[in-house]
Amino acid sequence: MSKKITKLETNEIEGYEDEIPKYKIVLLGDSNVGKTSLIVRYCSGAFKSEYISTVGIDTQIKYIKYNNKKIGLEIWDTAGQERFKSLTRSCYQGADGIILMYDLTQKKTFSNIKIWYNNIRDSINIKKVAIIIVGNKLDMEDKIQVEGEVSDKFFKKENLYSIQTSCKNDINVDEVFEFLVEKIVKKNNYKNQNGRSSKLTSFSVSRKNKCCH
Ligand SMILES: Nc1nc2c(ncn2[C@@H]2O[C@H](COP(=O)(O)OP(=O)(O)O)[C@@H](O)[C@H]2O)c(=O)[nH]1
Ligand SMILES: [Mg+2]
Repeated sequence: MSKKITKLETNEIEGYEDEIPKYKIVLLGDSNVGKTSLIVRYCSGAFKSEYISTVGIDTQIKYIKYNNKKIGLEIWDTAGQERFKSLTRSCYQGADGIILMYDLTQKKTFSNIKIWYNNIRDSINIKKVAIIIVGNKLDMEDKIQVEGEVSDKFFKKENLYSIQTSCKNDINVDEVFEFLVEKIVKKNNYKNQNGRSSKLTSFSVSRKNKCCH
């Protein structure tokens, strides 16, 4: 994939936040698959080995330049726990992109992908959203439980694009977002600069929301 995404310097962002079109990307998947780690890796280039539980919804904005146009990615981190399912469901309303994640070392998280996917398909117009399936923890080679052949069959049948990542070793993390941005921009043909004002306006904002209205 060509590198069309480039970094935005702080002085290109500050003062312009309201004008930069925002796209909403929601991360979904079971607990512990690495959703928070993917965001941390992508937004700040770091990795933490301890488990930090996400409570409810957490949002963060990453500003990038795509084909020389400024874009803000509103990345929504969700909790996979059962008690947050209804909250999660209301969060993918209005999403431009969805990252559906499983853990390559936990078979159950892969079978649950189908449930997550069906829930999404029942709730929103799937054609309007860019979706990518991410199999994470590729670095744990000897613990991998999900056979590529099995997963590929399902993804092919549903016409879904999938990729394998390691947040720990920084493998394919940028590619996940690059794929989504490319798809989203294609679907939207770029939003107007004032296309949608965001509630989150400052650079590198990270905040916890109790609710996602
Ligand atoms: N080995 C390995 N561990 C990972 C990777 N990504 C996340 N983890 C670990 O898996 C656990 C759960 O990650 P987290 O991001 O909190 O998952 P979430 O519940 O889906 O948000 C943490 O202990 C992470 O350090 C990875 O790519 N490789
Ligand atoms: Mg989390």
